[in-house]
Amino acid sequence: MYAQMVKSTGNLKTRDEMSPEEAHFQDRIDAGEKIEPKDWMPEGYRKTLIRQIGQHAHSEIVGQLPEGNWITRAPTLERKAILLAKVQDEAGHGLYLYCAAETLGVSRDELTEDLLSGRMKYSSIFNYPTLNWADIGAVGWLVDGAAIMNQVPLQRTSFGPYSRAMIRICKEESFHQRQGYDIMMKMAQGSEAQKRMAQDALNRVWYPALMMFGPSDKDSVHSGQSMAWKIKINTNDELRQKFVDQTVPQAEFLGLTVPDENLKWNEEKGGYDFSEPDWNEFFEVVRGNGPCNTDRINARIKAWEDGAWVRDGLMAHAQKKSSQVAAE
Ligand code: BYC
Repeated sequence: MYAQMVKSTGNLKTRDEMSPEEAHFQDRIDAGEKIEPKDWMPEGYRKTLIRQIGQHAHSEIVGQLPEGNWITRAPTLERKAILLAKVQDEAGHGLYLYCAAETLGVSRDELTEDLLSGRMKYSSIFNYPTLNWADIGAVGWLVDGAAIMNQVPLQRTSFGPYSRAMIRICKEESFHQRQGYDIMMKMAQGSEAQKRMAQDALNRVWYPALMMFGPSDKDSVHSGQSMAWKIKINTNDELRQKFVDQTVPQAEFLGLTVPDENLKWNEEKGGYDFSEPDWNEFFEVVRGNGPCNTDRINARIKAWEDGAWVRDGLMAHAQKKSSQVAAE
């Protein structure tokens, strides 16, 4: 699974090495202009965006699975309605992002085929299971919390359609994070058994959430070029640090303990020192060997195959309509 679609070399072109079009493009980026689909762009910029936006869209779609799994088992009608709305939002996010990717000349069918064949990735986090209701709280609090930390700067990304999709998505993500924190609050203030469940969920989700920001900067192959093009605004480690700094006080407020013996406030840097996730585990999950990779892809293949009749019906209807118009 997971062949690499684009490889950045890490060697950024100097001004002298750029063609006149590339230099003009870089000037526009440096001036903070948005790039729109019909503008000239380097092929690497286009491919990097298709890779990142496509992966992002797939993550939203696959991300529905671990939570959708709990809709029928939510503890109250209110919790069920809220979770249902959240999972529907994720589908919407996937659709905005597929549309943004389509403006770069790739079809949604092609992107889906690349996901199902393993040529494209989705976020590592969704290869972990949600074992009980506390996990739904932890996913909302930590996974959506990490997603927001990554996505807020992406509202300023240089590609117009991606940037505009992110503005809408971020508004909804903050509701998602709050619903997760609210579940955690109820659990943490509940019975001893509920508090233990909340702590256990935090213990299991913490490191996979830290992995969502990608490998450490020294192993990040795309960051240099993506940041020069302002596709990415921050490095992976910068965002991971901000996430830890924001989340530790939230855990303290819940009366829960972050599962890291090395976690310590560092006055000098104005942030927490913390343990890195197990990067071997991360790369194994990304290679397709996480606890739920096979289940997740099989579920998407089944949905794609089961939905074939709907796509065929829509195409037949569209053809009928256009031949009627042509005959008029
Ligand atoms: N999982 O050079 P790097 C959500 C790959 S939230 C899997 O640093 P880049 C949601 C990376 O693709 C999640 N693979 O890459 C939340 C590259 O491999 P390839 C989605 C990962 O792109 C709640 C290689 O490792 N958010 O959807 O500069 C509910 C080297 O990495 C991961 C986004 O996608 C990972 N965690 O930086 C429902 C945000 N991390 O492609 C849904 C947009 C790295 O060369 N994406 N890899 O084969 C980004 O900001 C960036 O793509 C990343 C990675 C920071 C994730």
